[in-house]
Amino acid sequence: MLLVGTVSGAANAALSQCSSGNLCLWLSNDYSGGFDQSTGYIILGAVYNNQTDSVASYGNVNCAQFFDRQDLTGENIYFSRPGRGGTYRDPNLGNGGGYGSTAHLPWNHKIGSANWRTCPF
Ligand SMILES: [Ca+2]
Repeated sequence: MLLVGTVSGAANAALSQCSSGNLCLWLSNDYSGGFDQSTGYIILGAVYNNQTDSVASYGNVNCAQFFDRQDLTGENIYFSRPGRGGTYRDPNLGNGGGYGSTAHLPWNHKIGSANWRTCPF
C-alpha cells in the first residue's frame, strides 16, 4: 500500500480503529491523529514519512516490523501480536518501543515503512 497523501485525519482516532489482522500507525501519540492500517505492508509517502508517533501490531500470525527507511529495509523495530503476548503496541514511540537493537531509542518521527516478519521470539 503506497501512501502518497491519503492518511486520514480522523477526528475520532483511537486504538479501536486498528482491525484484527492489521498493522496500524498513527501520526500522534496515544493512537490519535492521522491513521493508516494494512494487512500487508505500508510505504509512507513524502508527506507522512517521519511523522508516526504510535503504532499497534494486531496480526494473527506474524509480528509487525517498522522501518526507518521507506523501502522496508534498514534500521527497524518490531512488535509481538495480541495472541502471542508481550509488547504488541506502543502509544508513545518517543521513549523507545517494541523489540530490536534500537528499540530503546526514540522512534517517534522516524518510521518510513512497515511490514510483517516472523516473530523472532
Ligand atoms: Ca514507547
